Amino acid sequence: MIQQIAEIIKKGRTFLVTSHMRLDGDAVGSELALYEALRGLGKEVVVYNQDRTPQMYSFLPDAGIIVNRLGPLDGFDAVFVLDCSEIERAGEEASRIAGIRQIVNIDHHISNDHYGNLTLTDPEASSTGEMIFRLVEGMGLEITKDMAVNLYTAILTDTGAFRYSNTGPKTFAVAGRLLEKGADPAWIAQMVYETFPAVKIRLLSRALSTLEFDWQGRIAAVTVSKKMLDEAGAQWEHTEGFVEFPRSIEGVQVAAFFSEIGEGFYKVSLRSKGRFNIEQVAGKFGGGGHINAAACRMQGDFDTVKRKLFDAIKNGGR
Ligand SMILES: [Mn+2]
Repeated sequence: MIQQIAEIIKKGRTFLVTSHMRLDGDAVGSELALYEALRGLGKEVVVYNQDRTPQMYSFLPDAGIIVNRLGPLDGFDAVFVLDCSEIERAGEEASRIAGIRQIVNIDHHISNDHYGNLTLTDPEASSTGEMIFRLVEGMGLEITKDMAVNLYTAILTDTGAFRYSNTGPKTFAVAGRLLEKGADPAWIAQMVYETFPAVKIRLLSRALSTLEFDWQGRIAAVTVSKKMLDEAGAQWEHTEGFVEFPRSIEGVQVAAFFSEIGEGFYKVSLRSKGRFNIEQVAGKFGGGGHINAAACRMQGDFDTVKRKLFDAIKNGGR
């Protein structure tokens, strides 16, 4: 598969690189590393995301080249869709992007639906960043310092700083290689985890006051409503990582974080510990992800949404 992708890269001149809405470190880091690899080969590359880059990832090398608007797409030889289990996750431009003549789907989600002409999926990979590392190395290209910073950040964030069960020996092997290529783990950790704006911590304190339990303490949930966001003067990106707080409680098997993204419309981030398969629960509501980390969207009155989700958790997951 890497050979076929290398062939597309060799033959093409102009490429589009994109990822999912509500960007995370894996999406942005993977896009930018691939951008750098393609630029190194003298290709024209546009990196497009529907959403603007979260402030916490603006330190990534080349982050400034990402655009949030797309012109005509006829000129692109291929599009690389990264870290998206379905192409629709690219957002409002997804159907136009799906019209590009060659679609290369590179992703590590177990729920990937194999859209595109070429699909490179590896549910065993910690992150799309880990896959991009193998692709770039597999093509015999040099990993530059900038690529190393981008890919290390992708892996760091998608493994919850090497804490989630998607962390394996290969993850550390790749991370080690990236340090050799110049990524500084202390600096990157500081940029990602210790440079929060005060508004985020203020919002967190409100979110934590919504903490609730179900299933005799095995489910814990926190919520951020639109109103709380507005009152704190915060953006949705400031809620990244909030789900880790209910997850960190003793006895909790499943953590849920509800964010109200529209009137009666919720994005639900889910985390589980151990063998509890939360991907299966998210799947019941049209979502997806991994065994210990998944997400879905739910609509309706908040109490009903919550009850439906908690019931599904109690009835499933193993
Ligand atoms: Mn990912």
